[in-house]
Amino acid sequence: MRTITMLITLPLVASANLLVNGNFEQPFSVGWQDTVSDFGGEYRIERSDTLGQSIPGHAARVYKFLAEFASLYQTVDVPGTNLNLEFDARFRIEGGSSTCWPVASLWVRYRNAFGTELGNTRFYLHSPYATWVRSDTVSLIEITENGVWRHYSLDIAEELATNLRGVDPAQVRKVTIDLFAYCSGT
Ligand SMILES: [Ca+2]
Repeated sequence: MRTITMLITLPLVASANLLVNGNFEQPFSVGWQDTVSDFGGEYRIERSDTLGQSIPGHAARVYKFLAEFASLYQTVDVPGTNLNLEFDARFRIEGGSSTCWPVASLWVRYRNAFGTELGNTRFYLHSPYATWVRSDTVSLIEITENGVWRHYSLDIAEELATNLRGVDPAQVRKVTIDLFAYCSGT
């Protein structure tokens, strides 16, 4: 029922880094926003030196205990979908039941020029009770190692072509990176 997402995000790369303060070396007020839905338990969104990562410097931590979620996110304008997302992350969850299942996740939300979400990719470490499902607008990338720092990358053009057939790449004008710690119940 505890869900924790931790990461240092490296660039969302086109020809230049698109994320502002994507390495969290500056305070969250530079580039990042947060949203919390708190029906119980507690949450934390914090920035600290190393957090166990092998690369020196600050990382972000998003934590939620019980329902519903804590989210740290940034939306950027993109010149197209020929983009690579690179990041280091440690996903961690504890506990879980059919009525209270945790997920530690990072979402890539694809938006049109007006900001409307067209679909998303979710890297997620989940309780076996989790009910998230794939569709032509939802791609699930399963994380299987609990509490281990790893490097991740995503070729966004390929991801849209392969796993998100319901998202028209030509409509994608904004991308949101969302560190999303979730629990289904209390
Ligand atoms: Ca950093």
